[in-house]
Amino acid sequence: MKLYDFPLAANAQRVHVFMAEKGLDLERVRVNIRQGEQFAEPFCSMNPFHCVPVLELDDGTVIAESMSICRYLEELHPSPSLFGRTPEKRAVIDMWARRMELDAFIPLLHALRNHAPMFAGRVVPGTNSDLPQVPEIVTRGIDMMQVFLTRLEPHLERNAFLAGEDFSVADITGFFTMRLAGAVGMDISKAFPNTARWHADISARPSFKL
Ligand SMILES: N[C@@H](CCC(=O)N[C@@H](CS)C(=O)NCC(=O)O)C(=O)O
Repeated sequence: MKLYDFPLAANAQRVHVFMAEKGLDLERVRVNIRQGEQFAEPFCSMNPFHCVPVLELDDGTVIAESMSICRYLEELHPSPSLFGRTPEKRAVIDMWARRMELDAFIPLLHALRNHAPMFAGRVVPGTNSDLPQVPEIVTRGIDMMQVFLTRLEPHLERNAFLAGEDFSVADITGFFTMRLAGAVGMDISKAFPNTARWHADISARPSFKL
């Protein structure tokens, strides 16, 4: 089994943190996405979406998508559980993971891609194109994160972690969402103290020392 990744890529780092929480190590193949290796063979045929991370199994099966890789690793190594052990826990963790990813992480990812000069000509992950960076996508991403934080803040007053009392895969996506928020200039510490407390707590975990 081989993990194709790039150490500075946020989606690869989601898998790295997940593996660290479980004490897993895998053979890694570095794909330098800053030098265009995601568009070159053999990676290009392995993942026509031209993105890392990708897990290649010994039988040749290819699993791209960071959360699909994490789910597969959870099946192989159930302890400690990061997706939940019971139907109820699995559903609640999935709910928070989806909220975090769909309502905050993805809008902020597009905000950053439309903001940072290094993403000019690369606004859609896994492409080189002449699509322009659009400032409105940056402001809309920040606006969506504000809405999300307003909903999250009271929840984190009552809960240690996103899905309740246990750390989960939802918190991993949460950490990288907060990092994207910082990268587009958001400072959440004063207006959202419970969220800041949660972020400080998870940031202190050894698995996040990337
Ligand atoms: N939904 C995918 C997104 C993967 C993705 O966007 N990967 C980025 C790095 S964080 C990438 O490889 N980008 C290459 C590029 O933009 O050319 C996942 O969760 O794995």
